[in-house]
This record gives sequence, C-alpha cells and structure tokens, in this order.
Amino acid sequence: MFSLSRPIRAKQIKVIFLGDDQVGKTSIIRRFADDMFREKYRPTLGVQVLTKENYIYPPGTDQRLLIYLWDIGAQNLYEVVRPDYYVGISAAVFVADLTHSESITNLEYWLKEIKQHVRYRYGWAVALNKVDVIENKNSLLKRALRLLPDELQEESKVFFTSAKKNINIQELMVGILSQIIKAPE
Ligand SMILES: Nc1nc2c(ncn2[C@@H]2O[C@H](COP(=O)(O)OP(=O)(O)OP(=O)(O)O)[C@@H](O)[C@H]2O)c(=O)[nH]1
Ligand SMILES: [Mg+2]
Repeated sequence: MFSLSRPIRAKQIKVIFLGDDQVGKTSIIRRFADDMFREKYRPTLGVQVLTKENYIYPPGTDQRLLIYLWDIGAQNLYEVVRPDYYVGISAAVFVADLTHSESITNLEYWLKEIKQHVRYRYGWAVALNKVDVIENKNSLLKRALRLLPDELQEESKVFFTSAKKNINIQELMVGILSQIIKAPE
C-alpha cells in the first residue's frame, strides 16, 4: 500500500543570541533547549549552535519547527567581523544583565553590528536577564527599560527573564516566533 500522506518536514528557523559576556545567553539557550541551568560560568568561545527539535508552533497545530539557536560568544564583537553568523537569521535575541546596566546600554553596539550584516526584516526580542536577583523590582525595571537603545524600546518585545528560575523563557521564544511564523494553511 502506498501512503498518500507526504512526510511533513520541519520548518527551520535560525535565531541568534547577542549581548555582552556573562549576561546569560548560553544559560537562556540551555534552559530553552534542554531545561538545564549551570551556576558555574564557562565563557562561550567563538560560536556554539544548539537545536530545539520538534517544537510545535503555533500551539494546537501540527507544525513542527527545527530551531537553530546560535550562541555568539561576547568576545566576537571585538574580533574580526564574521558575517556568516548572520546569514539567514530569522530572528535575534538581544540579551543584557539587569544587574549590570552597562550591558543594557551596550546593546547599542550589538544592534549596530547586526545592522551591518542583515538588511532584511527579522524578528527580535530583548531579554533583560537575571530578574531573580532583583529586589525592589518596579523602579529598577523601569530604569532598565529607559536604558535600552531607542530602537529596542518596544515594550511588547522586552522580557524580564531568569534562566536560573525559568521565568519568561518560553514567553521570550514565543514572542519571537509569533513575529515570524504563520499558522499552516
Ligand atoms: N542569578 C542568575 N544567574 C544567571 C542567570 N542566567 C545566567 N546566570 C549566571 O551568569 C553567568 C553567565 O552566564 P552565561 O550564560 O555563561 O553568560 P553568556 O552570556 O553566555 O557569557 P559569554 O559566553 O561569556 O558571552 C553564569 O554563572 C550563570 O550561571 C539568571 O537568570 N539568574
Ligand atoms: Mg556563553
């Protein structure tokens, strides 16, 4: 018997994570991909690619995604330009550390870097990470928003995340996917 159903191929998505060292790029990716967290810091040297397979999006459909998560080590900004990192990206996540305001203002440099290489429209979101260590949240969170470069000041695309406590990690990724993935017909 022949089967009339075609094998369904997963849609492939490339998401790049940018931001200063130690802000939690690797941690967010590991939390999303493997639901793991490591307390001990190990710098990402160069670039590392993890995948999330068979991610269903939009929820309730049978559309499966294969998401490539490109983890760019922070020192890359200061190295030779590597345009291949940016080839074919669907989306970018700008990551900063809420406890280091410089990492928030520095997103300006990462934005500039990506603009040099990507001329088409891509989805994006900001992860202001390590929200678990913040006390007196309200005033600090408002201040953090103001520190963001103007172009990234779109509240619906800014997420206060914790890779450690698994806060807003799914929401961050869904926020991105909602910009780039349509429901299957
Ligand atoms: N409290 C807390 N610590 C975190 C969180 N996310 C990451 N960390 C810690 O912060 C440190 C740096 O995290 P990484 O994920 O390695 O940072 P990175 O941005 O990948 O750094 P580079 O690879 O150097 O660019 C590690 O010690 C993590 O355990 C978080 O949400 N909360
Ligand atoms: Mg890293």
